[in-house]
Amino acid sequence: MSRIAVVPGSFDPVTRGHLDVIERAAGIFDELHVLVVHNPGKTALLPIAQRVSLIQESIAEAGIAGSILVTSWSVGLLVDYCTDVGASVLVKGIRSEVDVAYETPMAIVNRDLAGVETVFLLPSPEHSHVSSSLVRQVSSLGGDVTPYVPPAVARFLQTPRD
Ligand code: COD
Repeated sequence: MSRIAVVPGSFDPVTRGHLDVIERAAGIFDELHVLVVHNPGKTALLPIAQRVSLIQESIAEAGIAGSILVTSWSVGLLVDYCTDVGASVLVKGIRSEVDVAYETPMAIVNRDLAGVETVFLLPSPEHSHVSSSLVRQVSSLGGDVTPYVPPAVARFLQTPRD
């Protein structure tokens, strides 16, 4: 039986830290769905469709697009998506104990709701301080985000927009 896992996130925008986790998960599971979800607790920079296409471009450039589907979800619970596509695992990245504290209750509720287990993966240490909010802040103040994001995202953020 092939094991499908879902890597959910705001990905606003996708960072090198996200990409590290996606690549590690792709090496473990038969099929990976990278799912862009609106987080109502955060002020969005990019439209969902733009985030999806930047992830697609980034995984293609990283040479890991093979068994990865990138899509978005805006209807109901995260585990409803998992049930719909037959995924039994959620993959979350852990940078620090702050992420553990934030993710643990959600992992337990997702298991209670639908029997979906959460697997936590650690990024390489050089990516453990990277977050989309840091990227949004550096970019909005005119700084260089190249060290923190895949090349496709750096190009996009450096392109002047209205
Ligand atoms: N290195 C490793 N991991 C990282 C890094 C990094 N540098 N940066 C981020 N991550 C991880 C995060 O810890 C997270 O696991 C994931 O990548 C996504 O991060 P973000 O910031 O893009 O996304 P979030 O944190 O805004 O998550 C959005 C979700 C919708 C996934 C989240 O809010 C969620 O799981 N919501 C649950 C919705 C639901 O169904 N609720 C009811 C039951 S709990």
